[in-house]
Amino acid sequence: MQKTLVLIKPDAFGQNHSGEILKIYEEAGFKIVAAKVMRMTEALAAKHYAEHIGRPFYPALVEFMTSAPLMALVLAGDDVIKKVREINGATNPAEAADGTIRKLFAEDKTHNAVHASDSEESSAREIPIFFSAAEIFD
Ligand code: FUP
Repeated sequence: MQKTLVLIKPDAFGQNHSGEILKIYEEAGFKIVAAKVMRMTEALAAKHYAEHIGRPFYPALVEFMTSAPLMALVLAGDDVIKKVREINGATNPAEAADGTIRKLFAEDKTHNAVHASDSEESSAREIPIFFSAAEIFD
């Protein structure tokens, strides 16, 4: 079964939207096989967002992602990587389609409610940053 890493970011988590967001993923047919509430550290942000280090938006991104707790998830299901990206919507909520999580809950390109892995390579890299094998129930 394919797996993807999802983060319900500090904005959506802090505004109590986790329940609604989990419901959307579950109703789409995906299984929650790992979940935890945690606070991202700067070191963890540097690992997770390694490809963005040095970009102009990186400092604001790290400040936001480390500002308050978030919920990390692993979702499993058929074609879950692509489908969850579709459910989440465009990175910039102004461009996100109606009914997507980012259209519903995101404020701007940085405070954009959720993260999901963008490929099998990314999910294989990202999941172990947040979860040990013993924490994943697939
Ligand atoms: P996504 O895969 O949709 O999360 O988007 P990207 O990999 O392009 O960007 C990763 C994160 O960087 C986004 F979730 C938010 C942040 N970002 C900004 O803060 N500003 C930008 O201009 C682009 C991305």
